[in-house]
Amino acid sequence: MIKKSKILQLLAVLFAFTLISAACGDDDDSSSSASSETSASEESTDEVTLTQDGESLLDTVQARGTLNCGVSGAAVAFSTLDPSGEMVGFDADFCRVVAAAVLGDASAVNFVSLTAAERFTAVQSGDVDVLMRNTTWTQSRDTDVGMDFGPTTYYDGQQLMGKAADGFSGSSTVADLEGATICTNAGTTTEKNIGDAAEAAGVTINLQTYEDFDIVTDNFISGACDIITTDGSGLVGRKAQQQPEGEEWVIFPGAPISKEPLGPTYGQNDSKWADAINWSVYATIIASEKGITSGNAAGVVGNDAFDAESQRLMGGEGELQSLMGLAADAFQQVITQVGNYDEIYARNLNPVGLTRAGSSNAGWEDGGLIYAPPAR
Ligand SMILES: N[C@@H](CCC(=O)N[C@@H](CS)C(=O)NCC(=O)O)C(=O)O
Repeated sequence: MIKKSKILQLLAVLFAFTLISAACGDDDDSSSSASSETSASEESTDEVTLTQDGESLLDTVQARGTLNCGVSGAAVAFSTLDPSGEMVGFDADFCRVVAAAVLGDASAVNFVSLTAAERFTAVQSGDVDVLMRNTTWTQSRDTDVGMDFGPTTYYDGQQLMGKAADGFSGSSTVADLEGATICTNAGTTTEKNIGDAAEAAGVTINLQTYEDFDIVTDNFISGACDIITTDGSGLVGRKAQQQPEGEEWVIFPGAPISKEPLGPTYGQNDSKWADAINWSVYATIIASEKGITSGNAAGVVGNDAFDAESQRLMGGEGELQSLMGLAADAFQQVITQVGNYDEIYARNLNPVGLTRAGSSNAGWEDGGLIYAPPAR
């Protein structure tokens, strides 16, 4: 028998989906696409509960044996398909981190590529268990949209990119954008921030939003867009990969126009699932601090060279992990199979020129913001 709550859930999701589709069909109309994120969220909050009968998604995922993880699939260095068809990148690896912790197998991930406008509905409908999709933690998403957010894995900020051939340079600012066609993807914080920034700078812009960031970049290359704007990491990745020979793409210097803390996002009110995800991420951060790497994680327990916290985290006193519904060696599996935060960062982000040193994404011990509570 289908329960009333289940019917309500389905109806809410269907309604939200209709609104999203309608909004996203209007790619050329920035005012209507700008509302897509809010419209979807407003209608899909209260009726939707992720778990039925008090069961946590942790139990569901463990019974299923696979993690359904929502990614972009088009975010250079964060989640893209490599030539062999494997999903690679910083976000993709954090999907693997969760799978290693929860299932003992980093490869037990079903990657689901989602546009920005699709992503929250995919969580609410149960299509994905978690999002690792360049998703910014905001007040409305945390409340009205019905998401919960895990630890920030990447501190980003929105930036703008133009072409040197169009006169943009190392001194360009938003104030130089009068009449410019500025492009970004729909259903993002990005489209809202640029509107605010243009207004604050007193310039009138022509904002065009598209569902797919590949199209945004193609239109920038063809000249249909003067400027593209998104999370700084996205611009760095696109420039590294797509700037044509002999052309100079300029990322405007100076402070980003917004704060974009990116990290795991999942449905609200499932504390057991939230704890599993959050502590999987924290484990990678603590391992970085303690010098626990993919190469030595399997040999930490019982090794005096590592302190008591490292021993606990790697499963020496396994009860902390067991009490949260994970295997005692869950985090050892994470580090052995995927690596610590620093290894994950270096592997995926150094190749496009993003480095931790001196950035917000350095560890707190190096003056950055990457920090985890104690494993105790
Ligand atoms: N962080 C912003 C923007 C997320 C977003 O959609 N970013 C774009 C640009 S980084 C994306 O993932 N597109 C794929 C790409 O970067 O190519 C949000 O949560 O709304």
